[in-house]
Amino acid sequence: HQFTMSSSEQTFIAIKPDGVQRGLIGPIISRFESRGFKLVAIKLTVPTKEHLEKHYEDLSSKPFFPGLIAYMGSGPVCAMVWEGRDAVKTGRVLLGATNPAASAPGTIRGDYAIDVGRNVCHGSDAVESAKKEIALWFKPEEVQSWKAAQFDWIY
Ligand code: RTP
Repeated sequence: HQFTMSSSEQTFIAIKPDGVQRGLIGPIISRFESRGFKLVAIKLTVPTKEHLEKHYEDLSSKPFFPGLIAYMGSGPVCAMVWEGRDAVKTGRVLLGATNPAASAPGTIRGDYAIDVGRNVCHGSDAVESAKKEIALWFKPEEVQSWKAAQFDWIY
């Protein structure tokens, strides 16, 4: 069976300050790795207000926007780029619904979160936003290109 990489893509995934503080970097990375995605960029950073206002510019009119920006800037965020087949869509499935009250057990939010304002992780919602977010959080040279030796079912 010939394996096709045509739908391989990249997504931006971030572990929010609550996830970092609760020691959830390991379990979250583990879920992406074991699903078959490839980590191509990672850093811990405390994002500035300006950076977060850009990242969340689509939400600037929402009542929760100031609180969201304060929360996201309250400590280190673990910013990552994950690559693989349908990485954007499947990444969102791994995270679970935005509101943990609706996210299924077995998803990251369904297993680790209970409050929409402290929902542990972020994932790009479309290929276009993934491209924008990756460019906002990483320099091109910080995103690595590498091949998982031998196993062509790990992207
Ligand atoms: P994310 O960007 O973090 O992956 O979340 P999302 O696309 O699933 O959800 P979005 O509607 O874009 O909301 C972004 C983040 O804002 C916070 N939020 N708080 N207090 C509230 O009612 C409320 N609603 C949203 C959440 O942290 C959400 O992830």
